[in-house]
Amino acid sequence: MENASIDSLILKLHDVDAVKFGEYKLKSGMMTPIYIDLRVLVSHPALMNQVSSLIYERVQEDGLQFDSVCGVPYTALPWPQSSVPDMNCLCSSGERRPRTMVRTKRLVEGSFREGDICLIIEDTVTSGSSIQETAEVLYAGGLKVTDAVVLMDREQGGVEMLASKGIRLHPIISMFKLLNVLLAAERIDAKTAQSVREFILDNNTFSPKKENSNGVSATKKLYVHPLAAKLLNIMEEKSSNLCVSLDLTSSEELLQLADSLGPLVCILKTHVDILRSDYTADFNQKLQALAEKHNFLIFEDRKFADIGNTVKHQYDGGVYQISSWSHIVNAHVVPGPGVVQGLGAVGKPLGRGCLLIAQMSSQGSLATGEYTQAALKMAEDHSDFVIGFICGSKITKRPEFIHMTPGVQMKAGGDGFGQQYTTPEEVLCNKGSDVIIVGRGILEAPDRRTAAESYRKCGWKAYTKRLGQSSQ
Ligand code: S5P
Repeated sequence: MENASIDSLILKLHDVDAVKFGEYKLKSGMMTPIYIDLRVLVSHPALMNQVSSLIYERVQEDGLQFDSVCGVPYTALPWPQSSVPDMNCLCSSGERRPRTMVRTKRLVEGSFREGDICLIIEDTVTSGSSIQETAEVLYAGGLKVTDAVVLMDREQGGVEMLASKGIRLHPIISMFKLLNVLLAAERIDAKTAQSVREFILDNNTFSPKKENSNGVSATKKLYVHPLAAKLLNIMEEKSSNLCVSLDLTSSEELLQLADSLGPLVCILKTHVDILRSDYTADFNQKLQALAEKHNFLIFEDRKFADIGNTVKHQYDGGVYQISSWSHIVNAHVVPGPGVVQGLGAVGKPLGRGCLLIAQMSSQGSLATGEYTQAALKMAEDHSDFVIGFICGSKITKRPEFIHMTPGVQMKAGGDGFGQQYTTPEEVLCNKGSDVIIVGRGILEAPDRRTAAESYRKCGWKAYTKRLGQSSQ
């Protein structure tokens, strides 16, 4: 499916007021800063045609198998009953597919045979409950439901909820994509986009059923750490998933480079303990001021690895007082959960976040297999402080955790001390990571700023490609 046609559809939907910004009440009673009202489409036949074509394309592209088509009653547009050519094509002629209708909460009408697979088509999905209710009626009528296509996914848990019920949701437009396109076209300002993003991240409706260690089912609401939400916002705003690793020995040089590369990065990573004697306490304040100025997060790559009580002091005290200036720190999981508890005791009240080292980029690393799985478990148990992982590839599909990968250069290779390099494209597209960590690929380049810009561009392109969005 062409990105350009999605982008043009988004702008047209905005033109006809199908997307509105303000204060609106959803069916559930929840207040929302963005309202999607696709009922207005009935007054715009050309637009309705475009939408139908896109739905048709998605059905073809995803190779969906079904015997009949059904719209969601009450709120949804009567897609399968619409007179537009592509929907007709989907529902009749060469690909004759009967239209099935759910009339009431109990009644299915239309011609179908027991066991037929019915494709559900919906206009907007928030939690996925309308599709689920429609599917229940279809099940009661002897039909099967495996897939649903939706024009607009508000990205508030619908995909996950329906997946948990065995229904794959295929969205045409997703909320974050919509915001990006409207922002790029200057239809909305950055503040509005940000407040909607925050709302969406704060209001995920999906509560996966989680088995606890006793095998007892407990319900857990998806929780996204505010610092992870902030990082995702920065990434979107700056079109950057580049974390630059400023492994330098001079404070002055580090601060100068932070000022120069600040606009290009979402995170700036430090190893404060390799700075020479020009380190003074005001280094922290200066770096914080630059983080404010250029809107990036600071990540002190301290790799804590001791018992809880010791790491608590290492994080909070000593010469560097890391907790006072670094938004993110990381920890090895080798000591067990105590390391996260000790760090969390200091970091949580300050709104800090921690990355667990689940894998390493160095040759012969022992952080593999069960060790990696133990890191994942530790993160899940401490998601009020752990925001993600240092890893070589995505280790969980849980969207609240961010995957950051070091050992990245434009050319694969190594450094003679066991470091192994992979390309941004490989890390982001094939390995499924979210953020690239680049040190010497930038620091040893003849022009560091130009190199950083190349990594930003290339990283963002690969990341958005994986997410199925267009890069800016
Ligand atoms: O597994 C790891 C974890 C980390 S945090 N491998 C790494 O290389 N790192 C860090 O990333 C490392 O300490 C260094 O600061 C940076 C990589 O630097 P580069 O110069 O090799 O890109």
